[in-house]
Amino acid sequence: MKKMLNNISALLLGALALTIVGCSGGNKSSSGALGSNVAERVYVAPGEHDEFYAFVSGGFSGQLAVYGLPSGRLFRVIPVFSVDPEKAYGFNEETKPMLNTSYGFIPWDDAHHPDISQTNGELDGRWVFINGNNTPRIARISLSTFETEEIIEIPNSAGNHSSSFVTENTEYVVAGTRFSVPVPQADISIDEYKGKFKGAMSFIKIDQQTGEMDLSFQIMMPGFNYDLAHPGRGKSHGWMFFTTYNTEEANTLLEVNASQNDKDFIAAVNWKKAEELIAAGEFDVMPTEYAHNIYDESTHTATSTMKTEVRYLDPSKHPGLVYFLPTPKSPHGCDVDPSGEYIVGNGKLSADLTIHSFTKMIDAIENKKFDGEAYGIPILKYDDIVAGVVKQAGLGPLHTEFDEKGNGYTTFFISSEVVKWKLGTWEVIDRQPTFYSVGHLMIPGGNSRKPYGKYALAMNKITKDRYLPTGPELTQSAQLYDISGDKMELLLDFPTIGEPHYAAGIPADMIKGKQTKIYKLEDNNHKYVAKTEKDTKVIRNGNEVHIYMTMIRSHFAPDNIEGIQVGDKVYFHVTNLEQDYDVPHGIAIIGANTSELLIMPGQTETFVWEPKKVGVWPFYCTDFCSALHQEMQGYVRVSPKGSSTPLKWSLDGD
Ligand code: K7E
Ligand code: CUA
Repeated sequence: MKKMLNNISALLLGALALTIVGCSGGNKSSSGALGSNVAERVYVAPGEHDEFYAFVSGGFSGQLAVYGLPSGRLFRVIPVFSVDPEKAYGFNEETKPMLNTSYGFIPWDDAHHPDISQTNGELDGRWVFINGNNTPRIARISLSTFETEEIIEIPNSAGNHSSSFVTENTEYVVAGTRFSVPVPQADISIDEYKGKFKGAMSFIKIDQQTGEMDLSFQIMMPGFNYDLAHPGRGKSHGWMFFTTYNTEEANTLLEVNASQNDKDFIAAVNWKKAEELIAAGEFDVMPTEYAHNIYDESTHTATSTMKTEVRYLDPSKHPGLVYFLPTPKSPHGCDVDPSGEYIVGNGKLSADLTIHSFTKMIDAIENKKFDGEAYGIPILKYDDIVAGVVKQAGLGPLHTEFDEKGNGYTTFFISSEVVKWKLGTWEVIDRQPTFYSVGHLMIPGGNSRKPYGKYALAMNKITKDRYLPTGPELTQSAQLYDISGDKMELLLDFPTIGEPHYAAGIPADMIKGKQTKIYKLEDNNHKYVAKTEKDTKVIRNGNEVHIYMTMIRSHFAPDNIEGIQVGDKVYFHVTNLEQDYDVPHGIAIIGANTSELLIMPGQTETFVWEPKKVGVWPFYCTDFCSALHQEMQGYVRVSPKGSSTPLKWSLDGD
């Protein structure tokens, strides 16, 4: 064990040395002396549009940020797993159910891996999926409305990290567990980890018309940690590849105890075979509990349903379902090249990149070139499946993406660089420093059959001296490289929201023409909609009061309300009557325990106000909507509990 510790220390010391070099200014061509020519290549003139959308995960912010490339301009933060007062997500009555789980309302998560839907292995611009790690969930976001439309909780999972990756035709989104846990959960000693804990891999079926997610089945894997995944494509379509670490099954001091084995595995899962087993009824069913939350665009309201069982497959009982590909050494990223032939495993504690061949893997399976098994799952012979090794490429390899010219681009966390190498010859072609400690990298379409290899976006964990300092907490950042030539060129740094783990990019032309501009008022089926000012009203039901309110430039209807009492629960159901593009209105009232509402044209949203004090209280529009926006206001009179003040409402006395 001493030796192992020494090896790890050597790697870490190497990291320090390299980071210090980086900090002192580093490579001349990529810092300080960028020419005006470089500035022009990221400059998008006022009124012009960017060439790509980049969906960048917010990490511990729980959200998904939308940037333009090459400018790095931030367009929108899409609320997904965390409440967002700017958009009232998780605050208004309509979206609260989106954050419901089997643990109750969870207002936060840690979002890592966005992935855009694909058809025939190419980006299709329908949806983007993203995982919540902490309370395992997968979300689906519409690329027409840029709203989170659906969230499904993943039972039997913990640290939903090897997620959310789509198969070649978005048949499934997969979600693998990072932490193995007792399945089903049980009150047992942590020392019983080995053999008793399990790692669930979940396959979520996607309805091709609606995008609706359905947890189709789980595969109960041995108690390793499942870190990342990527789908087979082309010839390897039908397979999904997951990296593992902690094949030692340690449950304490993992930095040492999970770094013992020379090789861990990439798990190759034949999901077509799993489908056949499911269709043939060869599965077991386990009681469990998980929430399925859907936002309905017609009622503008989300509902949450609790599901109570899941189908699962035990791979030791089903030969041919899963194979292990030995891969050095605690691999993190698991990436598949555009042809589907090469499966790249990046061992965090290895200096080399290991590339497996899908063709050789199939041959090894057919000819039973096995090297034992683990929990009944065959381990393929390493020498019989390796396609090649990129030697001594750097320190701490994490993730790989691809261009359309047969090159791989791998990030190295410890040596803070991106390394470009050639598929097939495995030679290093170029390396460029990152500033600093890069995690993922994104090339639009870089994990599909059709990459758009003009830019690569590196996402960094540490920025140190790169920006104006802001107290102890510094921004994290992305760096844009031009990869169209032989050498990568650093073009731009830009700060990000939260910690950017992964991103998904798509040519802007694929989605910008299909954006929803307004919601049609006539299609609004919200339970409390008021489609005209004549439909507005206030209804008392015990101590519940429902206000059916409308908004249009530049007034609310009604704007004077009396007869509310302390102790009431007042629901403001507010419909934006506008039918013009880009005319939202907002509403807020003093002392409300929620955020404002930001309501799009044709939409209805609701917030609850529980007045605590007698008086006359103003409400106002929070979004500067017209020249008379400051006039867009109203009053609510609140009387003591039991008062005889009659309930009435009006606009301009009517
Ligand atoms: Cu940050 Cu993909 Cu969660 Cu690597 S992961 S960096
Ligand atoms: Cu409506 Cu400001």
